[in-house]
Amino acid sequence: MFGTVLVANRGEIARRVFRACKQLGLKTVAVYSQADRGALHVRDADTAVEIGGAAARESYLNAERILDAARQTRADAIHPGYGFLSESARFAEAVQRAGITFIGPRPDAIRRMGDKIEARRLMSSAGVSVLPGSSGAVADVAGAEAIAREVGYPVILKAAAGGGGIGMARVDKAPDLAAAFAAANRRAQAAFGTGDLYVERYLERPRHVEVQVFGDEAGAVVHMHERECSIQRRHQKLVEESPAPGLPAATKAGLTAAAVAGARAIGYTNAGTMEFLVDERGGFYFLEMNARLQVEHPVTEEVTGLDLVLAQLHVAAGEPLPWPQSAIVQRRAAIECRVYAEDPAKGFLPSPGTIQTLELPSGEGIRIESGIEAGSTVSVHYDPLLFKLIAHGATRAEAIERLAGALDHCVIEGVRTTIPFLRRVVASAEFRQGRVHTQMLEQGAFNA
Ligand code: MV4
Repeated sequence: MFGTVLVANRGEIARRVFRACKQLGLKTVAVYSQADRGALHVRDADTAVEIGGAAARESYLNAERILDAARQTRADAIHPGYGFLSESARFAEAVQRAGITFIGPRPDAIRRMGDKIEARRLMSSAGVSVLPGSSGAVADVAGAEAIAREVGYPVILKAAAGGGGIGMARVDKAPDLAAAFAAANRRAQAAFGTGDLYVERYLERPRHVEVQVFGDEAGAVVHMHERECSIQRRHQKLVEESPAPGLPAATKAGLTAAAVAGARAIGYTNAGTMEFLVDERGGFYFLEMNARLQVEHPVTEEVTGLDLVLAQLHVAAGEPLPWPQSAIVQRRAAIECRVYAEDPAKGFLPSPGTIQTLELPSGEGIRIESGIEAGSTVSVHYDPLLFKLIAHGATRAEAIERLAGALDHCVIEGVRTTIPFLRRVVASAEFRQGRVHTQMLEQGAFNA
């Protein structure tokens, strides 16, 4: 096992990783931007290094500065958290070249999953079902038209370098294709430096269900069951839970088997997530793989009683997976709400500022993962996640009851938060019945 872990991140996830490090007796190093001098994650660590300006580009996205901080503090491992450099194959490679362990998948796995066309092709050849569509990038409008005719409208154009919804365009009929292709191509070029697009049959009102996977260096791969993440706004998840309510047993079995087969096919190591779309009939289709620890990993931890971050540390140190598949059981139900400094009454407008008052709930079945305290400032420079509220129970009904109570006991003054919206979700008949899909917010399901 390494001795000193640097976390190349901030906020709740940096704190979460430090907690696991401390459990193993490892020394911890924080990095922080000028805007984060007073941040909690800085105080949590044994050592902290300022790495640059408030803008992420100057600090949390600055690989050179982070590597300098690692060398300076003799860190022998780096955990990237999520976001920032977590899915940069180049960063993972640079970390390795510096003789430091990257706590995550190998660079080649990150690179292959980052190319959505390559990921689709790989999963398809591993026997994982994908939506009908192009086998590679479509060269031009005529190429896209030919595929669309074959699979039938509506179709969706997606950026090869995309993911998370950037550079996507739905096309309902042939006459709209040329304009949509040009727009998606231009946006992909601007966002990713490559305009490559592929085409898929568009699935209406799908559910988003993902499977947590874990691999070790000896080639063992396990799944840790599914998470339902359909309640999203502009590709930002707001509520996640496990088990996925109402998921047919055959779909569940198919999803987890596909996720394991897919991860095995690429020799995946460490924590990863396979995302799928699920249709009304229980059919499922591979979407993309996230080659990192995800924001919503605590849901899986509460359901299984296992610690994913500890496992990441062990596996990155070359140890075998700490549990066989048979020991990974969905024992409970868990739901996570993401509380953002955003105003749901104003179209989720970011609400930066200083937290004046902060009272967070606690009690049986309640877990908080927070990066803030009273006096913290919420900067415009970063994702405005304040904390995650995770409730678990023996049943989904019990988890919902605890979650509703906990949401009512949050007091936050100084910034607007998504709590009023989350209360409406948790109170809604659709949510309580487990009838969720990805288009609910657009359809106004939880409007005040
Ligand atoms: C789709 C789709 C419908 N059909 N692909 C959005 C993010 C990116 N990862 C893929 N996404 C979608 N791909 C086909 N063929 C609908 C979405 C989609 C979506 C997916 C998951 C969660 C929320 C979503 C919201 C809008 C659209």
